[in-house]
Amino acid sequence: MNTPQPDLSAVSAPARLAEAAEGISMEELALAARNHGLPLESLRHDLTPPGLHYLLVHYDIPYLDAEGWRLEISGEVGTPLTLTLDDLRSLPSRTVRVTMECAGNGRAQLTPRPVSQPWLVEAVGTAEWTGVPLRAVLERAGVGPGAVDVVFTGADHGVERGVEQDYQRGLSVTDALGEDVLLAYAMNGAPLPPQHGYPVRLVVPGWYGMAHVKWLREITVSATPFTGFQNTVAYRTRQEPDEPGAPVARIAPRALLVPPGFPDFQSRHRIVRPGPVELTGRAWSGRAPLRGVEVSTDGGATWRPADLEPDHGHRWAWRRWTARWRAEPGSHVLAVRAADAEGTQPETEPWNRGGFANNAVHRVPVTCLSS
Ligand SMILES: Nc1nc2c(c(=O)[nH]1)N[C@H]1C(S)=C(S)[C@@H](COP(=O)(O)O)O[C@H]1N2
Ligand SMILES: [Mo]
Repeated sequence: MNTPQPDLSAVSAPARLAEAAEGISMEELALAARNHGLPLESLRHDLTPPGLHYLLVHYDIPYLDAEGWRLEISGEVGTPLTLTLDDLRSLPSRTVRVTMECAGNGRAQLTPRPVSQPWLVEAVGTAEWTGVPLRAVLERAGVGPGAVDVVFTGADHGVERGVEQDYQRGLSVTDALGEDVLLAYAMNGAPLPPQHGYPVRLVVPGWYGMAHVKWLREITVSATPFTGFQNTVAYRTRQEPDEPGAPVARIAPRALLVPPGFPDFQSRHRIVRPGPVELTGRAWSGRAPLRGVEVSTDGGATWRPADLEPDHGHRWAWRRWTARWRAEPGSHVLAVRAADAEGTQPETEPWNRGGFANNAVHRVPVTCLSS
């Protein structure tokens, strides 16, 4: 007999779209206060200091100690494994510089707005992750011939749209065996901070954030496709609520601008003085190599190429771009867009019900003073 499932519908809201004139609610504000973005001036750092890296936590940050932590590897494997943190640290390590972006970045700019973590454009950061290639651990366990998916389970637990769950994501065996996929225990050379997955998280370079499972406690190799909530219900692009939709996977191209000049406190509107202004920012794509970055100082009417730095061997990390602008008194709208081998960022937001992968061009209104 099936155990009766508790009714969580009274405490767990279904996905919905905001009404036309509906502002951000207290509940969305509570999410935004926990899950902070990258202050855009921090785009100047090649590596984001951990406290400035964006943060997204679906449930609570689990309170874990490294001593008691174990990683279980089981399912369709020849030899199930139980690893301690010391076991992992004794294996050959690899360090990979990765730009991570939340799939919901840009969500709050959509009309209608999907009600969820209300990101503008700042859900991004770049870190150097050190750990053991997942492939090495899976090879030790011996992946069986019938394996199709690898399922990663975090130590955090919650309820989402009425479904009680551990945070869990599946990856195909092919994607899981990628050479830069890591079981990471260090961020920028130090142990992971609690909020970023201490003691060990998965890092899947090039993929939107949801794939990088934090507080990892279990890896299960599965002979059947994974049908858990975060793969089949949550992270899908859909126009209609009842269609299966397409899975959210690799990061679409995006460029961001360090807002120039200085801000007004309350509105954050930018102010510059007349004369030469250095424009700079970062651009990245997880799905294909970048082709170039363009800037506009007239709201997107005309574009010119920016100087794009090489990737310096970091194929999964953002690249710095710069451009010169001679500011003249008045109102201006600066804009920047990146192109990769598959295409250029769109002018308007690509809409879907979850608010995923909105990579519309970044625009920054600026007032230039008369002196
Ligand atoms: N266990 C667990 N892993 C998780 C999450 C989570 O809530 N629980 N959030 C995911 C999402 S949606 C994102 S965008 C990234 C954010 O990683 P960061 O907080 O280190 O920037 O972690 C992913 N991994
Ligand atoms: Mo995310």
